[in-house]
Amino acid sequence: MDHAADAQRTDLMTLTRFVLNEQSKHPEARGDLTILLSHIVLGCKFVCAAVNKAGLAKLIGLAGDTNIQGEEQKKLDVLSNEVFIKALCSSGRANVLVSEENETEIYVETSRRGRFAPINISQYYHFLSRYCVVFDPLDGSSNIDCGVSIGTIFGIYMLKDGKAGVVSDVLRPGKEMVAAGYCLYGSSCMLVLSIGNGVHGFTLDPALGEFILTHPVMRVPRKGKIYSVNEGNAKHWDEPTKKYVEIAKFPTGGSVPKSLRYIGSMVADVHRTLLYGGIFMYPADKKSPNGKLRLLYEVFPMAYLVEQAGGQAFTGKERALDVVPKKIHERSPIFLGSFEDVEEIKSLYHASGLL
Ligand code: AHM
Ligand code: MG
Repeated sequence: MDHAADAQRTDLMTLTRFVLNEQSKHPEARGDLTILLSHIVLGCKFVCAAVNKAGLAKLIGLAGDTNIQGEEQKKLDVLSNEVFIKALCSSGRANVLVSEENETEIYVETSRRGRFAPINISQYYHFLSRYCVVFDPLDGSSNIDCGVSIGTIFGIYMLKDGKAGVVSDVLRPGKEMVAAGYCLYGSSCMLVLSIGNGVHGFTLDPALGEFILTHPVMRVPRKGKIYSVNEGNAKHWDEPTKKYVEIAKFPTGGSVPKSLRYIGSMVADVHRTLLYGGIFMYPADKKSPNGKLRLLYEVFPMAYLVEQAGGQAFTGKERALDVVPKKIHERSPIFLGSFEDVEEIKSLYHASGLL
């Protein structure tokens, strides 16, 4: 018997244990991020269970839009949003929240922002709810009815100073995030996370109800063989994007054409890009000069993860994580994935004179 392998199989690294271990490397850490993340994890488990039951719930609800208890059925994205907001508010560690589903930012009530706690003489009181969470509770929800993988995306900032959060605490470049991740509701439920120490993937063990570390230190391949884009918009693209896709399909110099893979669900498309390499893009086009995807809770968290995994994320103008958002629901074009593939699109933009 291989004792080392056996020991590994029985020594389960749960997500909470992993984050605690990592945070213990920072002497100033007080466990607040671990608590905040455990509430995000709770939201993800709930959404995972709801997504798995979605088809069945629909059948039960067929006689009208009510379920067997006679309650009105909530759409899954609305339900997921409520669950995340409630979980984050009750964590006692959150201050400002931004959700794709809410028009304005949410300020967690003072009574739910944790309490003042003494730490030491020089910094006698410390405010517990130092975190701002930006999230898309259920991205790609238009795909639910056909069983395609969907996901939750989140990014975390720490308050700049003081105790009461303001909107400028979230209108900050993505490089200032302290953590980001997504949860993929697919053939298995997987949470991919970075707390600034590389990217690590955890798979939900449904029997244990725990996310277990299954993909430590994820690295995006330096170059990939896949491009991923909604090619139906090609007519409206700018020249560099058109040229990139043309080269991907008709390469010169004996190179092999790239494969096209596009699910139309960002979490699934980015997850594949992280694992297999290549490029995912949602470029600007004449109809949508800023692309479709939202900077704060779609582009930034994914760009953060891709950079942490050794890839790049570019907006067509600059490094995605350098953009300073002016509005919470601002959009941005995005090209992200393997380092060399993103380098190619960057050179095309530089050569085009559009920058
Ligand atoms: P949503 O936030 O309304 O769900 O839209 C975001 C989704 C992403 O998951 C995906 O990358 C993109 O929209 C697909 O858009 P399109 O259908 O235009 O290709
Ligand atoms: Mg979305």
